[in-house]
Amino acid sequence: PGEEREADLSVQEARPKLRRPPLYKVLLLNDDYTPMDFVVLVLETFFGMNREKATQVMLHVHTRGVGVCGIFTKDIAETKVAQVNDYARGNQHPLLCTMEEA
Ligand code: NFA
Repeated sequence: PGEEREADLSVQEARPKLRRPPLYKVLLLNDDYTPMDFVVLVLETFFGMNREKATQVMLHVHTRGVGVCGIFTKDIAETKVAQVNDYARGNQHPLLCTMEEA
């Protein structure tokens, strides 16, 4: 009696259920004032798109109202959103970047 109280802390009985952290879509919103060239520059600079892809995404946002720039972990998405909004504001453009869980 009392022997079975010696718990074996070194052996995991079952594999714990691992859950992947959520990913976030970084979105760009259309507006009436930000120049198309500036939006293309933003997509090239902060999302690593080439000119053709950036133009395609810009036109999608322009015509549909919103578009996905990329899908990232929460920290990276938050950084991208802040970088884009700071850069747009620094250049006196109303361009808005947001994020939502993918
Ligand atoms: N709608 C803007 C224009 O006509 C261009 C734009 C595209 C702005 C995508 C924001 C996002 N100048």
